[in-house]
Formats: sequence, structure tokens, C-alpha cells
Amino acid sequence: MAKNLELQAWVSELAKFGQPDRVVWIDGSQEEKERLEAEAVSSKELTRLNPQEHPGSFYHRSDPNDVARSEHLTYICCKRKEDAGPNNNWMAPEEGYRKAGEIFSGSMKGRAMYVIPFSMGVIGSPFSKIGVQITDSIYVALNMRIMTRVGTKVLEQLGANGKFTKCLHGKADLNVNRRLILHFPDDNAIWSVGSGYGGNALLGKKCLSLRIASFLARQEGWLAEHMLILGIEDKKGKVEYVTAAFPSACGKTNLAMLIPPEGLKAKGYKIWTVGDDIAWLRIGPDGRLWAMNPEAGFFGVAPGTNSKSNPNALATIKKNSIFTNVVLSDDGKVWWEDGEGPAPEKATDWRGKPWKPGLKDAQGKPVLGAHPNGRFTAPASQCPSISPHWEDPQGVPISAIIFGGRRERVAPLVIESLDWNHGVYLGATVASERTAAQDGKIGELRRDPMAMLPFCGYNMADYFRHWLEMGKRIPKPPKIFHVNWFRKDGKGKFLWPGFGDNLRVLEWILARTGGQGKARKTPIGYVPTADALDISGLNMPTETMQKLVEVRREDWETELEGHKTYFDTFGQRLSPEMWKQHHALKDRLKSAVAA
Ligand code: GTP
Ligand code: SPV
Ligand code: MN
Repeated sequence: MAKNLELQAWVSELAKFGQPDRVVWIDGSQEEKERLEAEAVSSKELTRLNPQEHPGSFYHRSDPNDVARSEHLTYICCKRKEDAGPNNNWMAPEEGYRKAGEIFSGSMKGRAMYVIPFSMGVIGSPFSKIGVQITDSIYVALNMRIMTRVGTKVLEQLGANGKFTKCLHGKADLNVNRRLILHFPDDNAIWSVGSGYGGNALLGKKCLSLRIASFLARQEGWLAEHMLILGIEDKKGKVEYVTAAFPSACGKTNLAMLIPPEGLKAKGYKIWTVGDDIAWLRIGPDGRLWAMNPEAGFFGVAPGTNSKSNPNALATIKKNSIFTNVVLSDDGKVWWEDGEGPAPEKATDWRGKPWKPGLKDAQGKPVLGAHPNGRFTAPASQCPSISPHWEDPQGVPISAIIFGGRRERVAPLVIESLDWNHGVYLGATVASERTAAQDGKIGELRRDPMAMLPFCGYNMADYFRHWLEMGKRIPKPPKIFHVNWFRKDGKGKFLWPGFGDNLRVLEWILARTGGQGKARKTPIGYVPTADALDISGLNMPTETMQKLVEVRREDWETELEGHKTYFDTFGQRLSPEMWKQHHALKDRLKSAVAA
């Protein structure tokens, strides 16, 4: 039990409200883990996997209508609609509490209510934030134990008077028409009802560490970002760190764990993973920007993960992991498309239906065994490339910030910004094709500034302003870049091999931050010359490289119109500096024509 009176009062109030059979305080112990696992197995919420193949690991299927974040049901409930901005759905706080309250009320009958004290960031770091999640999902409780630091130690840190984010989660009846993911930034509170999946339900992740944290970060003068953090160690043992923001399912986990490609092996690089999804960035006493990973685990996309694309991820999920919405074989193993080894002959798919390789639907289309957004949850400490500094309370110093999106066309492999403000513009105008990580139409191009469109807890125009302000305050700012691993040729094939070979681009980026690396100045920023990247061992035709770094004026003129249309949605609220950047780009494109 907590000695924090506010916490005690809140928990008893919610217990009256949700009417669970019992209240269970999560202490974080090993004994508790085993007890919860056994309970989840007997209630069929988890299936224990084959202990030889997957020691300590479990399988879970979420409701088929509940397999990705529900952005259309996610709201910011601040007092004034304009403070939520055009980037967010908005609901008045009273309405939010009332609507979600009606669904939540009495919905925990017959269930246990778990109280999970958790810390985002190492316990006791001055940069960490404490939350307490209440949930009636044992799956959520077990995931939170992997993804965050939980239990008695957190309560001790919280003490009698400490402040915490109040995170209420209830599955209710998992009905999409009775699902709401609500954020109350003024109350430091989150209410999520009607979903048991990922970012909708593990409230420490997107809800606290991005939506609420971005709101706090603006007030407190730091940045909460949808970014991976990785270290690149060179032959001499010097390690430099970069952060990268890509939209959901666009390659953060993969980049964070990359293995140097054969062709670069001789250079002796080592990659160190610090985080794969979220970074909290602050200005350090040395005037540099420092980044820390508030999470303790990885909640990664399973399909596509194999020993060629991401061997570190494969090693990480060898044990003590939870697999969600993938294929379960009759002998207790998991499998997914583009995974490891052949598909099992006798299995059930993510929907729980019998499945075998080559299965076709009534229209003759192949039936996927795993949902494209099927996920694994695994402790970060199990990652072979985990950085020895990943739990440093102050984080690691950053040399470059990288933005990126998934674009078949237009965006070259890499762009270096002209300066901080231009870098903010590059981030603010990121566009990306929609993936399976959120409900909606896959492939549709949408603006996803800094990969934060679904995660910024306030008006994005103010968020851009905050980025511009931060630039003024960082004495030694990192350089800002934009990358695109996803450019395609006329036949729909990726031009760039991606994955481990992305190190070739990181190498150029670090060269540029050190005042080296070959580049040409284009209207959109510095772009590598066709011979600038080390592509040894790739056998890449010169034309392909030229295509990858090509900047087509016609494309960028159309793109510029897209920027304007997007910026117009913010009206007067958008900083004049963003328009200044826009017009400067326009002018540079014009003079490029004249030249
Ligand atoms: P979230 O967890 O949703 O935030 O996703 P993420 O950004 O961590 O994406 P992740 O690394 O899981 O990659 C998602 C998918 O993108 C994978 O299944 C890969 O198929 C694909 N992918 C990742 N990196 C590359 C790359 O360099 N090139 C190509 N072509 N595809 C990539
Ligand atoms: C994302 O969608 O960006 C994720 C998965 O990292 S979730 O936890 O569902 O947000
Ligand atoms: Mn993510």
C-alpha cells in the first residue's frame, strides 16, 4: 500500500467507480510475475509458449477489432479547442470524464483491478516521471512490467507527497463504439477505455511519454519525442549518439539495433542501442542536447523481423517476451510473415482461426497468418547491442537529429539542413505513407511532422514554436537531417537496401557533423554527391545512387504547395519563422531554375 495519500484516495475512488472484485497492487517482484502469468494462462488471456523454443514467453491475441492504435478515438481534453490544435481530436474535459465515465462505471465487475506504480526513466533520475496505471487487464499489467520500471521501488521514490500521472485504463467490453483514449493535460491524467492494445492501453508509452510529456516538456523547457537513440562507435572507440524520428512502423527499432554491413566491417564500427521509440531530450550543463530513453522494453513490429533484417531484435526476443497477434503453431511456437524459418504447417492465425502456409481466402488472396502490426514485447536489457549507457540518468549527448518518412518519391536518401531553423522546417514538413500501426488506409500520404502527428499533446503550431525556442537555448545544438529509406524505382522496388546498410548514411551524417563528407548545396539543403557515401560491397549501379540523391525541382514545387496547404491549417497560430523558411525554400527553388 502507498503512503501517498493522494494516491490512496484516487485508488479507492476508482475502485468504487469500476467495482472490481479485488484490488491488486503491483510490487514488481519475480514471485508476482509468475503468479500473474499463471493466472493469465488459466484465464486464457495468455498462452505459455514452448519452453525450449521460447523460455519464459507467452502468446496473446487481442480482439480482432483492436489491433492498432485508434487515432480517431484519441482526444486531447484541454479547456480550449484551439490549444489542442488541428493535429488533435478535442473534447471538453467535463464531456470526456462524463463519456468515458459512463463506459467505465461498473465495468470492472468480475475482474481484478491492478494498480501499477511505474517510472518512465530510471527510478530516481531527476528527469524521470512517475505514473500510476490502473487497469483490469492482466496482459497490460504484464506488458507494463516489461516496458516500464514498476512496483514498490517506484512507490518509495514517489513518497508521501510526490506527484504522478493518473492513468486509468479499463477494457470495458472492447467495443470500438465504446472506446476512448483521453488525455487531460491540465490534470496530468489519462483515461483509456474499451481497448486492450498497445499504445491505446500501455499508458506509459505514447499517452504519458509523448502526449502528456510533450505538454510538460514545453512548460519545463525540454523535448519529448518519438525518436530512437543509438550510439555509433568507431575503430578508435569514440562513440557518437544520434536520435531519429520516423513515423510508426517506419524503421526506428530496426535502425536502433542495426548491424554494420559486410562492406563496412573493416571499419570496425559498433552500434549501441539506447532506445527504439521514445526520447526525452534536455540541454546538458555542457551546452549540448542530451537524450534519455524513458522506457525499459521494446514493443516492436514482429512481421519482417528475422535474423537477416534484425538479428539483435531476434536475440532480444529469445526469452521472457510476449508475442501479440502473430501465428501460434500447435507445438507452441510463434511465427510471422518474413520471419525466421518456414511457416508452421499446423497453426492458428492472429484471429485464432486454423491457418497453414499458402492458405487463400474466398477471393483467392493469401491469408496473412500474423497481423501486419503484430508485436513483441521484450526487456531492453536482453538486447545484445544495448548500450552500457542506456540507463545513465542524464542520458547521452546527441550529435545529430534525424527526421524521416516513408516516401516512394520526392525525398532523397538524406538531406542536411542549412541550420537549426531550417532543420525544424524539415521536421515540420515530414510526410509519410500510412502503415498498419494505426487504424486507417495504408499507403495514404499524410503530413506527420517530426513523426509526432498522433502524439503531440497540444497545438502543433506551438510545438514548432517550442522547437524554434529550444534552438535559441541550446549553446551547442546537434545538426538536423532528413532521411528516406523508402524511395522506389519505376517498378515499385526499393532503390536503397536499407536496414544494416543505413549505417552508410549515418556515416555520412557523422562526417558532416564533423565538418567533413562530400555534399552539394541544393535548394532543399545539403545532399550527398553521388560518390559521397561509402557503398563498398553493395554493387550498386551509379544510376541508382544518382536517383537516390536526386532533387527534382518539379517534385519540390508540388511538395512546396503541400507544405503551404498544411501550414494553412494552423492559421495565425503558426510562427512567422515557419513561413519565412517556406518562402526562403520557394526562393531557392526559383533561383535554381534561373541558374
Ligand atoms: P513503431 O514501433 O510502430 O514506432 O515502428 P518503428 O519505427 O520502430 O518501425 P520498425 O523498425 O519496427 O520497422 C517497421 C517495418 O519497416 C519493418 O517491418 C520493416 O519491414 C520496415 N523497415 C525498417 N527499416 C527499413 C529499411 O531500412 N528499409 C526498408 N525498405 N524497410 C524497412
Ligand atoms: C507506434 O505505433 O508508434 C508504436 C506502437 O510504437 S504503439 O505502442 O501501439 O504506439
Ligand atoms: Mn512508435
